[in-house]
This record gives sequence, structure tokens and C-alpha cells, in this order.
Amino acid sequence: MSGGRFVTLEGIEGAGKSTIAKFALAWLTRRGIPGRLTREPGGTPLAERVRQIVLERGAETLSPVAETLLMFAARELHLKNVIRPALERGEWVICDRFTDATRAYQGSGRGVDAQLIETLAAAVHPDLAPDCTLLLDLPVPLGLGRARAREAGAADRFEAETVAFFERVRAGYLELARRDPQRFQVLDAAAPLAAVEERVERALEALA
Ligand code: T5A
Repeated sequence: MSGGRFVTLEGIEGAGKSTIAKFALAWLTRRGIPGRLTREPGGTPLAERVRQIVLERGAETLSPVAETLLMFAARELHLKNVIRPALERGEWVICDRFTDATRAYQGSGRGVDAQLIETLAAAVHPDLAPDCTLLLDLPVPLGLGRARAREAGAADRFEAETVAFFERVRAGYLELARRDPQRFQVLDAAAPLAAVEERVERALEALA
């Protein structure tokens, strides 16, 4: 196979997505495969401004539906201005979170209607799904511990959520993976980093 691939990384806070995203990009570079690393919410100047809105803890409450709409607004910009053009040029796109994050966080975590999320997904990317989704799975306390150990500043709106919220998000992700085993690879993110990287390398090799 040749041409672009769309690889997404998912998991709760502190699962290691950013770390693995950089590893994946380095793997592509070593193989001489054109690739780019990007993230959601964000990835374009305007979408990064939406990211600020959804992450900052302000005085005004952001309802779960408003949060969902903002995620898809950022995603539409990201797809149009970065993801689709890169795939069309034959690049691999390594994306730190995508629509599965909305399904897990807004759907399973916040209780937003799954049908609304699927309607928005069908409107924003009717013809595009990741070729492979690497779900970095680990116990919630371990992920939150890692995320909090790393951060110097105050927690963002999501990091300030309860353990019960992240348990629902984790369970939501695992259910998505169970329903779509062709697309998802569930990786034990509690394992030493070298072991996780080895699994990621195998998954990328299989796509190349
Ligand atoms: N969001 C996003 C939604 O609610 N809906 C959506 O649709 C979308 C797209 C921002 C937030 O937005 C929400 C979810 C998020 O709350 P984000 O920036 O991706 O999303 O935020 P985080 O998940 O908070 O990102 P983190 O940086 O906290 O987690 P990572 O990237 O998973 O973890 P990483 O790589 O930074 O690693 C954390 C620490 O662990 C170490 C690393 O060195 C680092 O110190 N580490 C390991 N240590 C030991 N063993 C391993 N295997 C390790 N892997 C990493």
C-alpha cells in the first residue's frame, strides 16, 4: 500500500498520547514516510482558539452540548485546513485525539446523546474515518497521577473532573474498541514506555 494514512491516538489524561505521537512521527521519519503530527481540539490557528475556550476554567458554564458543538467546529476547521490536504498529498497524519474523544468524553463522560454526536460526525466527516486508532488504556488513578505529576500550572476544565468521570470515559473508549476491533488497537499504557512503543511500531508496520 502507498499513500496517506490517518492514525489517531486516544485515551484518558496521562495515557501517553503526546509521547507516543512523537515516537510515531520519529518512526515515520526513519522510514522516509512523509508524516505530520497534529492534535484536537486544535491543529489550526482558529481551532487552537476553540481549544482555549473548551479547556479554560472561566466564570461562564459551558454546557455539554455547547462543548460538543465546539469540538466539532474545531474539527471541521482542522479537517478542511490540515488533515484532508495532508492525506491528499499522501502524508500520514498522526492525530492526538479525534471524534472518538467526543464519543468518550462528551458522550460517555457527560451524557450527551450519542445520536447527536453521530449526526455531527456524519456532517463533518461523512467519508473519513481513521485507518487505525491506538487506544492507550490504563487505570484512571495511574493516568491522572502521571498527568498531575507533569503539570506545573492549574488543572484545565477536564483535568479538574472527578475520578468517576474518567472511569466513564475509559469505559466508553473500551466499548468503542470492542465494537470496532478492525480499526482499534488497545494497548496497555501502564506497561513500560519501551513496551508500548514496540506495540505501536508493530501497528504502524502493519499499516505501511
Ligand atoms: N477532549 C478532546 C474532549 O473532551 N473531546 C474531544 O472531542 C477532544 C478532541 C485536551 C482535553 O480535551 C478533551 C480531552 C482532554 O481533556 P489533550 O491535550 O489531549 O486534550 O489532553 P490530555 O489528555 O490532558 O493530554 P495529556 O498530555 O495529559 O496526556 P497524554 O498526552 O496522554 O500523556 P503524555 O504523553 O503527556 O504523558 C504523560 C506523562 O506520562 C509519561 C510521560 O513522560 C509524561 O510525563 N509517560 C509514561 N510514563 C511511564 N510509562 C509509560 N508508558 C508512559 N507514557 C507516558
